[in-house]
Amino acid sequence: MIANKDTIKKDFAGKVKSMFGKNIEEASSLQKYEALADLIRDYSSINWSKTNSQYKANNEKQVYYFSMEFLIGRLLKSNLYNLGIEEECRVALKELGIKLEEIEEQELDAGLGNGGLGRLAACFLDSMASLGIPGHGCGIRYKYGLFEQKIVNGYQIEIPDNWLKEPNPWEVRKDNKAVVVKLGGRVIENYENGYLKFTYENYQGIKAVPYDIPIIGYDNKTVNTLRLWSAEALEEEEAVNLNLISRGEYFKALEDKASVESISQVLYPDDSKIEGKLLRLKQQYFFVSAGVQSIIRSYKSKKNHINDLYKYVAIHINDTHPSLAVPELMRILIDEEGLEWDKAFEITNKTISYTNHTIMAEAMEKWQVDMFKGILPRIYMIVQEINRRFVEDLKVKYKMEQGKINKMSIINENHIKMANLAIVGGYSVNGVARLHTEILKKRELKDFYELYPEKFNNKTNGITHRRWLLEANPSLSKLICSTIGTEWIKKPEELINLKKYSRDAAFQDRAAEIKKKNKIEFSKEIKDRYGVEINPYSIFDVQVKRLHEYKRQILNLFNIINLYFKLKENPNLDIVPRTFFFAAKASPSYLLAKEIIKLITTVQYKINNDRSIKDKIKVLFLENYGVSLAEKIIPCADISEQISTASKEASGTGNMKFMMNGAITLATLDGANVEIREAVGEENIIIFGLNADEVMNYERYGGYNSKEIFNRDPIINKIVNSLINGYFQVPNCEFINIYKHLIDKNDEYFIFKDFHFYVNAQEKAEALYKNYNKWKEMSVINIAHSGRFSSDKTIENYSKEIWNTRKVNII
Ligand code: 26Q
Repeated sequence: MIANKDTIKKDFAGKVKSMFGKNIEEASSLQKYEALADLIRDYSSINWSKTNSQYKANNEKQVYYFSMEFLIGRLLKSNLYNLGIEEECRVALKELGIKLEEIEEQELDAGLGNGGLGRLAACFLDSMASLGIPGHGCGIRYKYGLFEQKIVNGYQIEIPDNWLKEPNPWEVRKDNKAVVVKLGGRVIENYENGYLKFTYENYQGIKAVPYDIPIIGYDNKTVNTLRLWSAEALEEEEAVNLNLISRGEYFKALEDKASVESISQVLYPDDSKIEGKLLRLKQQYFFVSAGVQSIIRSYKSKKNHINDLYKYVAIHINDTHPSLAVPELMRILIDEEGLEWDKAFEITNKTISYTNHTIMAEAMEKWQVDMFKGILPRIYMIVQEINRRFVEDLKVKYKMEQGKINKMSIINENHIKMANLAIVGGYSVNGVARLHTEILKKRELKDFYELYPEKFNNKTNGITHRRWLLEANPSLSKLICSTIGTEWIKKPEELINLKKYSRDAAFQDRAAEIKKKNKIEFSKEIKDRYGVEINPYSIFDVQVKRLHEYKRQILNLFNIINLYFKLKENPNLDIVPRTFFFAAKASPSYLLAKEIIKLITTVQYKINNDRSIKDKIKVLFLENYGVSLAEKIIPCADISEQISTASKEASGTGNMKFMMNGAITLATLDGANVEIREAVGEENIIIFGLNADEVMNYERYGGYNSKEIFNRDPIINKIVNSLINGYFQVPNCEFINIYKHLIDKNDEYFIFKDFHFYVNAQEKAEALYKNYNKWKEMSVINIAHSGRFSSDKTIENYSKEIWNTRKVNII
């Protein structure tokens, strides 16, 4: 063990003293947090440098996971767990009269991501370190993460997330590893010894400074690195040396300082329709260029031949956001390493792999040529040349017709299509759940699949069971350990041994008791925070995720409104009391999503203040959904709502977190829900609604008419009309856009079509819950099968089937 109780006590007191000049009793909670975190980083620093030197000495292949987002959440607790000193630390602090939880609550979430994609990247880092895979993260050190959400008068208000306002104890600034990234300017072509050489002039030089965060493996000595880049203005001297400014022009350079630093200022929120914003393009190139430069720099220090790069380096790109890695690596290999085009392309192609996280066409990234060319002139030339050769091949080698070529071309109609670039430039393309990958192959990326079938593969997402079970639900974890032993912690599939206990009444009861305790605890927090009294013995029905039309929070709400109508008609209706929880951030510019939040909070107001329904149902919209709130609410859930329009949710990962904590999934056959059903069996999940083929058929051939349903179906009619007839006592225009989308825009996400199936599914859920023994059994079976969705499994597969990396035992 890295430290025992007594050393922790002594070291902690020493830290408080040296950092703040205080005794422990005099220090604030925040100072205690800062001191403890600093101490934990000290404890891990020996293994951190050991890991680095061993990777270097062994010449081991390294994976670099490039992502614009890492939604890490808090690190103190997970670091304590992974170092195996959580218990010692808790006791040490207790003896000093301090509650560990209180200190943990001081840490601000590192919210450097929007949702699933960013959280996946964080889970992957945890798994790579815990498995001993040499894998590192590369991203942006945003000064402001995803906005903080407040609800005022039922509306979402956004507040800047100033997460770095206190010093971040986990990061280490590495000035000696800074690199320069060049934007804009002009490319000069010169012949040197018969070779075409490219240099730049009048560009803007930006200093990229890395901040390294240790990623501590569970119960091993691996400490990998998450490297986040921060944009800074170059010092006068550096700029002069680069011939960027002559002396005397420094004043102008200072003016640019603010514009330079804006590059790593803020994370862009994910919108329903993406707009090609110049600053976002700069962000992408900034971190990709800094990351690739630093990889090449460290690679060259090892004295391997540049032609062998792909044998020692794998670059993985998380969605298309970092796909400029393709032309940037080409640029470095050609312009700086002097390779020929073909060799450079071969190496690039064998180094880069890409994950797709979306199916929706409007979410595919593309950039206007003029904007792109303006800030990345040399990169644009390279993209053009990659495309010229690609298109030439399609024409000559594959005799493809022009229409199809236009669709596949990287540059078309004055836009650069980033997915096409990533597919052509890399050796692997994967989707994030089996259904998603199949849809990519059959539809969205069909032409590419036919051209390069060998590149396509599936890697179903996963979640780290360390954060999402061990840390988030310690009581359940203890119960599991006392029942089947502790092997599952290292081998999560061993959770399957719980299956034997699914009908064991004693075990069922203990698991149910834990859930109840979690619910009681959480209800108290709700009471403190919102002043709302909730019934901890009610069914906790939970839909927490980003707000998107396709995720269909409205479908959930329509069932609630319908239930409310029924209760109004018959207040004695015999139902199990239920609390419906929502939590969701809407992108600030996604107006319809914001209207949906207002609708949820409006329904909440009406229902929660109606005494006549005797508290049988309650609705609660929780503010500011993020990793820390997820860790609290998921262990309390009875029902996990995963109700996206089939074919739209690439995978979902919340679904996995809920099942791992014993919630029953109520879902459409979308994303990874399909595989969850396969794992637990159809009697242990509640499935409803259109399947992906049915949805896609309607989309392709028509045949769906929402207005017709609206006119014919009295129940739907009543619900929808209540939005605009003053029923909820808000101005009639408040929900007009929702109304229009459903009626005039033909209900793009098939809410009406699935409505009655959903209501039936909800009734089925209630019936199962009434048969409580059955419910408890289902819950255990879900936990037992959740090991298959540990990100350790997912990462094993990436490692074997895409990256070809080996585990390294740090000694
Ligand atoms: C793009 C351009 C401009 C601004 C923002 C963006 C942007 C940012 C984030 C676009 C997309 C995202 C994030 C997407 C995302 O989280 N996708 C989810 O990825 C999960 C992990 O694979 C899946 O489980 C979800 O199904 C998928 O929706």
